[in-house]
Amino acid sequence: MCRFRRSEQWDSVEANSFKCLGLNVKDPNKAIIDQEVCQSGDTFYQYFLPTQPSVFYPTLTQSKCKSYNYRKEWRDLTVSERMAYIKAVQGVRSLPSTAGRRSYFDDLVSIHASVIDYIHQTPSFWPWHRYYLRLFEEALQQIDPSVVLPYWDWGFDGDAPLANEDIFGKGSGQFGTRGDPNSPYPTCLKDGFAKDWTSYFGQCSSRNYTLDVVIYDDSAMYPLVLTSQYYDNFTKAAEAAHNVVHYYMGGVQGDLYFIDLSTNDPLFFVHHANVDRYWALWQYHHKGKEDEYTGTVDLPPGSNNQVTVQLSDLLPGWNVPVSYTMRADQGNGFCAKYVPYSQSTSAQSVSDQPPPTKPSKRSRRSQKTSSDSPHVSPIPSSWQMMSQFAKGYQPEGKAETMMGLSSSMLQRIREGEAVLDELSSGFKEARAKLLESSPEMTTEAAHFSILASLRAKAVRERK
Ligand SMILES: [Cu+2]
Repeated sequence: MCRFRRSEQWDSVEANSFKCLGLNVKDPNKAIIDQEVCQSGDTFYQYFLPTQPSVFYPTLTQSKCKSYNYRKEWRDLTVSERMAYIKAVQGVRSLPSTAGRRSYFDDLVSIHASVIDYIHQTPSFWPWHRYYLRLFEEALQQIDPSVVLPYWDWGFDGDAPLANEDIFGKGSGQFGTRGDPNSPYPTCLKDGFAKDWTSYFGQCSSRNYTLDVVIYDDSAMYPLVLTSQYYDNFTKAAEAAHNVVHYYMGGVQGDLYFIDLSTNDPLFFVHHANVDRYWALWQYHHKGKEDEYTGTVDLPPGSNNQVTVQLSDLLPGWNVPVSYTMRADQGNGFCAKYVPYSQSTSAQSVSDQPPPTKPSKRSRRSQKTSSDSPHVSPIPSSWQMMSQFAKGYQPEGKAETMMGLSSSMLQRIREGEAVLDELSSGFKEARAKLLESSPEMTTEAAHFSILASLRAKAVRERK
């Protein structure tokens, strides 16, 4: 009997999904997991070890950080930094695969797809993706040690994200636009640096937009960071906000729409770096709670068997305890610091940077219009179901068993969306009031002042 703490029946049909994780599966009815041979029908804990640990492991050391990876907003990168990043991303697509795929990039896509049901709409979403980003960043640094993963602050101009030409531009230094609706393959990326990429699963890298939703912007995200008292409240809502970005940018049939394929789109990594930044910020503002890791997960996914998570849980797909990932910048291989976006008053007001002396034209424009944004229409409950039906390919791993959103996942999403909607409308109301009572004030200054008072209140409540 294999020794794993949480039980799930191993069906031999799924042996291939072990293989894709790098597990040694010579006999489809047996797998070597942590040096023990597990037979079909054994009960095992689904968080298993790859056979070649060095492959998927970042350099986990007990040491403190000697230096930091300063992760900057994409728009703050110089042209040469952007080009170095893009070159490194292309390089990861040439790094050898560890499991007979085309490249290490495919390995990364595949591992995410393989554990999809375990790491979304769950508390483990946060540590899992933090670790994943670090793996990607390590791969980038194998190509070019000077490259650091950038982030895309989608909350800054959530009301008009596509106007951001530094990201959504057509040139070789940008991430490209959507596919060409008039072509036979209307979602295939035809511009930007990922132009004509194909994925391991055989289809083109694709992007489309769903323009009838609105991305949660700073008016929701920073109040969420400052006012959420518990890990579970914060992560539930922040993951819901992250979902909307996938849904908006992926559009129907785009890679970001299908969570299991989303890492094919290079936007994934800069989007997720921003997501990780919100977590790091939450941890920064809630001292003493950095190691808080709470909530429940349905095991197996889709069942009603709720299991309480704990710091000693292993990340699905890797033999790495959640506890290793809890600090973004304190060692154990995690030495990332997020530099606030220079154009964002909100980002600076929640960091320890001094407030900008002069409001920038850009953020003034953006933050003014965001007050008119309608509420987000929630993502549909059919989301994620689509991947089984809409495309003629079989992603590796859990494809056969992949499910739509279970009722508990949906509930988690809806609760998160409700929190975000409330915070955002509260913030906008407070801002409107402040601007009415102080007509000389700029929107940017009002923004700053409200966040400062939320921050002060959070500090008081901690005491
Ligand atoms: Cu994911």
